[in-house]
Amino acid sequence: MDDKILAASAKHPIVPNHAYKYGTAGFRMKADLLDGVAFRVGLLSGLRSRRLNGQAIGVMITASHNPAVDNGVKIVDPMGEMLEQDWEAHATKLVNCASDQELLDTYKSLAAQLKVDLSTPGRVICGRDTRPSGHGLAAALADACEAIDIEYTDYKRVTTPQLHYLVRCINTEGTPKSYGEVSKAGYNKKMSDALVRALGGRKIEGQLTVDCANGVGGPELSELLKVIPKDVINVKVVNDDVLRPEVLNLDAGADYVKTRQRAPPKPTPVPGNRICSLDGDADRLIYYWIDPDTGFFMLDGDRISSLNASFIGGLVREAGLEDELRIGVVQTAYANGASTAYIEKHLKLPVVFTPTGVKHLHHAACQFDIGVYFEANGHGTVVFSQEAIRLFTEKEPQSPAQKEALETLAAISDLINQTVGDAISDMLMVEVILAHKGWTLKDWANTYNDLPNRLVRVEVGDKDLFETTDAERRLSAPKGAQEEIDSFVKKYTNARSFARASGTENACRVYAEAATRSEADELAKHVADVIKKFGSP
Ligand code: G16
Repeated sequence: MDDKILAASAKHPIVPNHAYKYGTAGFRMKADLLDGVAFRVGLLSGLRSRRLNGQAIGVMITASHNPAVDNGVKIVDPMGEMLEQDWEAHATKLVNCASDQELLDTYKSLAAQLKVDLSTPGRVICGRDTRPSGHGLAAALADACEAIDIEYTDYKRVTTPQLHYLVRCINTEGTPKSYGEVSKAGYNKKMSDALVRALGGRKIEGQLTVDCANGVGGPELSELLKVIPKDVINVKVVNDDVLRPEVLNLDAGADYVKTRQRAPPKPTPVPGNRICSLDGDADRLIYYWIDPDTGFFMLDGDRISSLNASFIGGLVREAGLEDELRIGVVQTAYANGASTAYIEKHLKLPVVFTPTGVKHLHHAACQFDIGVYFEANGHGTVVFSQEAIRLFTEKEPQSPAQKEALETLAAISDLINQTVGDAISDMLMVEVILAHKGWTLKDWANTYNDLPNRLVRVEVGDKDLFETTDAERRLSAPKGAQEEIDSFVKKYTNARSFARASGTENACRVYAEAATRSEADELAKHVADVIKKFGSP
């Protein structure tokens, strides 16, 4: 085995003098730095699978919303969740080994330290988005699995949430917790059946235009639409060119819409139409429309979160389960203050804050029977406890209305991809809720008024100088930066601002909100200048 690892590693050298770190969503950087990283992630995934009695571990190759030249590798745990945090440190250690021999020694010492029996079976599955660099990275991963005798399956082109789904299906197959058929066709069938059940005969009004960021969501959504009965939903798929890699995420997609606060220039949005954008690997979702009178209006992750919480909370009450099930909402510092107030004061649900990254939100959401979590950027989902799912199907209804509420709850727990944020599944859920409520996007928007806000990306000399505390709402380093931010925030009404280093891009992000649009823009600019100053010593 040692010789095999050394020989295989020699074929996938790591680019030296580069500090690799398992970030918000795994290792993410320019694709030409990643071959050795993918190989080493293969070794670690094999170890993880063996440590967990041979359960399948997933590896997703994607850089999501990043430009086409980037790529990334992230590990998915057996129930479809993100890799356990302790293991992120092991991944970082393994990937940073300077030589093949150091890699082998570290691999063996990790196996000993983590009590992994290297003679037991293990399994790794892989999927990738549409980036051309994905092929080579999957080959590096396959070589690692071969060298350590781990069963390996390549599911080729998938959305990130489909890969999470597949991992959970494999590990629950044939058990009472079976999550679905282990294939993309199984995923599509589950979505389609659940959509029809969740609608309960209601109609989805009008056409929905879906901007797919020229990423993997385009072809995958088109495949799903083939199995949904024709009269159920009318979707127009746009920006689905996956043949020209350079257009991926270019002036399109959920990240563009959220950060620019405008619709993609192409195709020209039709005023009044219901539109949504996915990101490059289809795990983020943003809705919007162009109002003929007032212009662009965005319904972001916070809005999707409150819509879900309000709908599910109502169903739980109708089903007579409000005393048995605890519902909670999880947000990050990026959540608009008005959304938090609406959820706490109007929906009367608790809100918990975590640092950025669905891995943090997911974990916090699992503390509730029904946990709703969305980041403002449109990444999120709803998780249901086993007890909640049991009650939906086993509680004896006391009235026809209760019966319908229980059936709808059971259907939406199938429609929502509980493993991770899934733009396509979230989109179908939004459509179901709007159909139930008989709402347009304008009705949805009228639930509360967002505080004007601005999100800015700031390139700095060294983003790692920035350290945060208090769920990323304050900087603990570099010294003096937070005080300068505070002094600007004080000058504006109802204002809030924070800065943090991105875990997926080589940049910092600044968020600001205030009573008026011009104040929010001004505050964001001042804080961005502070970050530029402190980030380039
Ligand atoms: C990833 C994470 C998200 C996070 C986003 C931005 O999303 O999965 O939870 O919000 O990165 O993170 P950061 O601000 O640290 O760059 P995606 O869609 O890029 O995989």
